[in-house]
Amino acid sequence: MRMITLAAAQMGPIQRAEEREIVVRRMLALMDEAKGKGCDLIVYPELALTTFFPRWYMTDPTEVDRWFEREMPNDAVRPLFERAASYRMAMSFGYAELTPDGHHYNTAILTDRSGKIIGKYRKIHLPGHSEFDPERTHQHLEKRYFEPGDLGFPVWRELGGIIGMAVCNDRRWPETYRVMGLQGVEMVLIGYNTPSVNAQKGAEGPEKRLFHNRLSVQAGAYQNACWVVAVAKAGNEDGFPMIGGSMIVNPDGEIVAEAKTEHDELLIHACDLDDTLFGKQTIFDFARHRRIEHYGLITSRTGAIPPP
Ligand code: ING
Repeated sequence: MRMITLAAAQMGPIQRAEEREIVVRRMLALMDEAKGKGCDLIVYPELALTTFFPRWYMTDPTEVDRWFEREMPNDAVRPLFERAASYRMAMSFGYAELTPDGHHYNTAILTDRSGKIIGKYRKIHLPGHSEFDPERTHQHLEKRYFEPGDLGFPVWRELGGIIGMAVCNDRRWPETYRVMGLQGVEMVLIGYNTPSVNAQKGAEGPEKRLFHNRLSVQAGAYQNACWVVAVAKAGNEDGFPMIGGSMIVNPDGEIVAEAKTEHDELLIHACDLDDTLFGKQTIFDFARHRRIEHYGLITSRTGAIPPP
């Protein structure tokens, strides 16, 4: 038995005008609740400190950079690090990262139980577009405001297991899980902000989006025999709805905990990392079953090329 009592800390909407300090107070309340339930690790959503600002078309770099953190931790979030350390609780959350040399990433971090940052991941699969698109009912300008991540899909030994991270759209791409699976990952932490309606296809609403959310996360967990925790920023931000549906999925691909609301909501589950072993030693024993001599197109070809 290698137990991690896991807290998925779903957050409700953050309005554009909401200050980081108010958001951090909401995150601290969730952390207190998690402590009360003996959690070892708390996972917050993507871009947990601010509204989902890539929905807004901005042209002034100064205005854009107001949504980014120049250092981590910083004064606004230090209370989170201090309280997590006092609780001996590891934590993960997403934020917009502006590096000293001027690069912009959609980033997630992982701390150990002492509040030290031991892992950083920068979102690789950036959805949406980079210029204003009048055809869309709402903008999704992640390709405008972020660069693709440059750190790959690393994993870290922490809390007695092997932990990796991904961000939002990454969860829809099997490569995300597989690259970590090939490093033995046992638990993947994923935050997301997912609009409730497809900006290009109004008929695709929350039911379909929640279905795709479950489908992607359950497949990733099952096909790599690992735990996956997916944590939403949910609800209506300045008139733009986002799905909830935060969940904890076991290495068999089963949902063991799922959010019921679109508000701040804590999901707790005692995860045994040893539950990953049977899948890794049998059906998904990669070493025994994979045939990489046939997989070349996966890394040599970006877009699909149909036969003539
Ligand atoms: N949000 C959405 C996500 O991948 C999206 C964007 C939704 C893309 C549905 C494709 C389909 O969940 C972020 N932030 O990636």
